[in-house]
Amino acid sequence: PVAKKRADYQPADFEIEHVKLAFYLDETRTKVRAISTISRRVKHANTLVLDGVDLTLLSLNIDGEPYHDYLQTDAGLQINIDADNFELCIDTQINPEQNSSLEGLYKSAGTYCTQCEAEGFRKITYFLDRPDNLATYDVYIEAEQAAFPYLLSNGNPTGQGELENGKHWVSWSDPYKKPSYLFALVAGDFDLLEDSFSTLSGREVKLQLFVDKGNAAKGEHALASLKKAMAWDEQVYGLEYDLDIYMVVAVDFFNMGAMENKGLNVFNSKFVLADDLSATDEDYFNIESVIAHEYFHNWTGNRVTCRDWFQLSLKEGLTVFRDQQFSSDMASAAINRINNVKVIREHQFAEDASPMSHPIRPDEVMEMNNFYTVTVYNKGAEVISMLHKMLGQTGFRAGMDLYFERHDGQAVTCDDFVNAMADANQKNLNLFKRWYAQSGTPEVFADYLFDEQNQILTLSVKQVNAPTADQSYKQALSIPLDIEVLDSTGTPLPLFSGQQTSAVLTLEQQQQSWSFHCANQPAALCLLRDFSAPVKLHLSQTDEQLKLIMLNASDAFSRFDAWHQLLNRYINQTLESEHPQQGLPQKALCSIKNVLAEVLNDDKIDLALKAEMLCVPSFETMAQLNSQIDVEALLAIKQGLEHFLATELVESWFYHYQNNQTAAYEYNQQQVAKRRMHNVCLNYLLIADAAKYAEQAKQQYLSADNMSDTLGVLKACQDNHVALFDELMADFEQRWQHDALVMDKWFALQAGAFRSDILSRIELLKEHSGFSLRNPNRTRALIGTFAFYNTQAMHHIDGSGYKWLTEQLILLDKINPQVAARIVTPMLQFKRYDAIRQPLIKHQLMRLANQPDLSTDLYEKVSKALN
Ligand code: HT7
Ligand code: ZN
Repeated sequence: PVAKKRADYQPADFEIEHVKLAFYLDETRTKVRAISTISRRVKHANTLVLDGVDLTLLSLNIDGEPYHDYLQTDAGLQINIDADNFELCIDTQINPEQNSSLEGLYKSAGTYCTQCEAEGFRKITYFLDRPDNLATYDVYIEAEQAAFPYLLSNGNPTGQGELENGKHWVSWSDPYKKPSYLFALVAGDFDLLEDSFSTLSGREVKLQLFVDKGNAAKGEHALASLKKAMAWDEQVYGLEYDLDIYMVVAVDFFNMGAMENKGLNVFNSKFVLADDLSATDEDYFNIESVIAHEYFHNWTGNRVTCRDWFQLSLKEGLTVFRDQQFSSDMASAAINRINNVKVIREHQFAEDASPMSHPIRPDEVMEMNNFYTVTVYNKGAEVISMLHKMLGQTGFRAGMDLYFERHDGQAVTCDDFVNAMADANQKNLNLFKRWYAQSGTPEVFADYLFDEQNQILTLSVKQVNAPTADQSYKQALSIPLDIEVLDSTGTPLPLFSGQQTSAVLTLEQQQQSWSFHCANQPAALCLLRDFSAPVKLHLSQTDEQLKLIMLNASDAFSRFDAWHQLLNRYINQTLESEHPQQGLPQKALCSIKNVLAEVLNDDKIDLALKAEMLCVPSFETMAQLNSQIDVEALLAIKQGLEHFLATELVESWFYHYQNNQTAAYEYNQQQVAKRRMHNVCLNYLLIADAAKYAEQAKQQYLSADNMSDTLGVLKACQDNHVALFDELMADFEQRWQHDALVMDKWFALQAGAFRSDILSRIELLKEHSGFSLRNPNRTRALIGTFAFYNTQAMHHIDGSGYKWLTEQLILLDKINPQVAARIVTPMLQFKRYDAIRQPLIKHQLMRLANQPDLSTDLYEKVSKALN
């Protein structure tokens, strides 16, 4: 396979303006007729090149006559044609039942459903399957009435009728021009929830949510979330919905979270279904956020779409930014921001340090499905967030307004977006555009001096952009630094001779300094308030200074970050010591405990933030401290610290455990924070004395009226009380065996358990009647959890984890390459491990590379890793 390059973009020679699609649904032999209205765009071009994969061509007509002057290739059709305008009619046959890749048209547990982004439409019919071909669609669907009473597609319904042979038909028409990746078809039998929304301009929109039979009550939260998202987009961006009907369908087999098809979103049921007993607070949060994300795409993605797939962040970075803004307005803004930063630090920084490093607008792509990444999505959102920070909400909104005014109905580039922001604010953002072109995590080194006599604070900052796997030459970036200066009492000091106590300084050169008035002697500096740029910041501050920030900074992220910096200092000292595998020394443990005790007893700290700060950082966060990963040392540090804090503060944990009981379950932020605190304490109690607190834990499990408290117990005893874990897991399975989403949690809990017999247990679980490699949620729960989160077993020094994972990937690649290519991720960074593990992982990667018929998805990643 060869990579496509962004620089090679060419508009197509022809354009499909309108297409009429007819589907005659059948499990193994679905017939598709596509009648395309085509015009020539380039004068002397006389070959129409259409994409098509895994299709059986039945017939081809042009302007009503059979036509034979074409060539069929593995990638599609090359039709020789001289006419300027013509109608092309192609009949193809496809096999939805056999389609386990879940791209194109497939059957998911009795439901026909499509997934066309990024390049799945070519598995349905021959087409210009590229995002810059915008067409209107009329769709006709025919299927058996009893099994498939609902036949859905994009736009508005235009007709329906019954046929003689127990079949029926429905037709749809979408008035908005769209690229083929936004096409959707769903056929099945569902429970339907209906509601309506009146837009700002007074139009009534019908809302329909389709869920598996018997699950109607579990759709209420998703429907309520949709209405919140619709209202929010009107209020914050002045954006209204544009069709008369908005449909959401939940399916059980889906490669990603959800898909924003015009007027007909298809969702992984994980991001739709919830009720108190079966869904956690996190599930409720995620449903609200994903429902909003897909809804927001109607403008940022559908009305204005991408010119080519290299521009994916144009819609995804912007839409993630918008859904994060929305979530901050709906839930705890502080926790939301901290969680977003964790994703960047744990996963995006790791991706940038890996062989898959790429800019948010990649330059080269072999398999587009491999570029739905944390870099394109989450770093992309951080890039938008920096613009927002530099322009303010009013300037940002002006930029958005101009973007829609200029580009509604078009397929455009990331540059077009930044140009709209620049022009609406009369700003030159050319330097800023480097964020789109350059990969890697900038390191920012800062230092300051205070001239007491003149009350001048001088801040000196330098940026270092190290080479990455994909780019050796780097340039200085435009980096906003949101600063606050605290005095010795923790009060923010006025800056620049005015009353303002915070400011955004933009670093634009390799090295830069600023001198400005500061009302008093600074005691500590927050330089990256709200994580104002996706960088690693180095500013030397004493423990006392970090504590001052922790307890006083006005920004929650800065407080949380100061605590992690303090911890990282001890962790780094240990990692650099002679025996890092012995964990943190006693002195460090005591200092950390004392700080944490202060946090625990500080009543001024918001409870949600407090619960967050009381958790020891994850293995993945700690692994970011160094380019090399010392598995044994990091595990010893983490477990040693947890154990010390658990035992030393056991009385406090018990006190706060008792004091944070919640009343009857409700999903509201006060209860969410209490439950989090309650379960953080329970975890420490079981670490401190598993036998003593087992009864407490069991009681919580038995009396829980919600899944957060149920899972809280199971997670707490997963590693700390194996006997109780096994007992409760057996009960849990019995109770939830008919609920697929809850059983995914059960499989994940099993796969994440640190125990010596884990591989044989997982092998047994693969034989479980509920396990199938064809089901992505199940596969991610069992195999993905093992690969990403069971550090001890996955990275066992004997290499058994790597070998096992590779065997699963070989099987999975034949079924669903997209999912296989995601789960291989933990092995790609093999060079970051020690001299024993490196060759073990490399050997398995080579085994993968040597597989006959390896998918392009896995080939691209594995070959980059081995390069
Ligand atoms: N835009 C959607 C991306 C997506 C996707 C991409 C590739 C393969 C399957 C997929 N399912 C959904 C989801 C989103 O970002 O909103
Ligand atoms: Zn998206």
